[in-house]
Amino acid sequence: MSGQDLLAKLPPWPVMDFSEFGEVESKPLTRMQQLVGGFLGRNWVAIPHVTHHDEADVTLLEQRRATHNVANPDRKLTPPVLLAKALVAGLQQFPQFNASLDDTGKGLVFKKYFHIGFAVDTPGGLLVPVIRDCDKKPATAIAAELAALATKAREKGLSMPEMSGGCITITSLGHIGGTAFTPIINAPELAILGVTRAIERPVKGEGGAIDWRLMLPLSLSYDHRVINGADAARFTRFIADQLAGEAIFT
Ligand code: CAO
Repeated sequence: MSGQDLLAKLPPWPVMDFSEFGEVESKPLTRMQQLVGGFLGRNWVAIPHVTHHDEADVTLLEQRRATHNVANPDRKLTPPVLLAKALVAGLQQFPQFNASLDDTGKGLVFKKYFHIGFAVDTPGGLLVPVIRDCDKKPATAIAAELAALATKAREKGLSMPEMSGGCITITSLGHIGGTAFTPIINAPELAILGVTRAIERPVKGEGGAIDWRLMLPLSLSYDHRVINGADAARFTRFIADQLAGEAIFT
């Protein structure tokens, strides 16, 4: 049975009068929720998602970020911005992640630019502004652009050009919590990196001594039609290694 036949044979969606069971209140979804929900539903059923989980030791990164933020109170850096710099390095090292399937589904289009999308939580729903040419911008410039776009997304909404052309998306729940999740790929991109809260945990150090390290959980969903599990594991490990280095601060 083909996938389409299977979908056609699914039982109908349950129709319920919930008021039979207790008091209820009905509210329409916002236009944006309906629009974004349609895209999310399409991507979830049309793309064979696999989510790879790993963690990065961000002990030094967070120390450097804190030092930077104290010295530069007007040019503060947040974790999503440093993740964008790490992702640029990842896309350069693993070009198959900086690609999209073409219209026929039989070929790949490799991109030579490095535009990163950021999922932004807004009162009306989820929006994904794209910051262009992150390879050419210092982390502080990306931070300023992200802050401006996130404010605009929440107050006025974004234009289609401001949400178009992304190569890969970051979705960060780290300021809230969580240990892992399954982000939905933002088609026609091939992968999305989810991040949850960094936690300190004991790691076996040199000579067997216990060392407390700050570990950042990474959840990479990828399109398994194009990317295989071994590449996803290498890509995520590479991102984790980047987060331990100095280069992403430039
Ligand atoms: N672990 C621990 N703390 C973290 C963290 C992590 N992984 N990530 C962020 N934080 C902390 C930061 O340290 C920061 O505090 P300081 O200013 O003291 O350093 C604080 O949380 C805020 O960081 P942030 O992640 O919100 O940074 P930002 O303002 O640059 O983020 C944006 C911008 C747009 C990513 C964010 O506002 C947002 O909307 N996130 C939600 C995205 C979302 O909803 N994704 C789910 C989509 S699927 O439905």
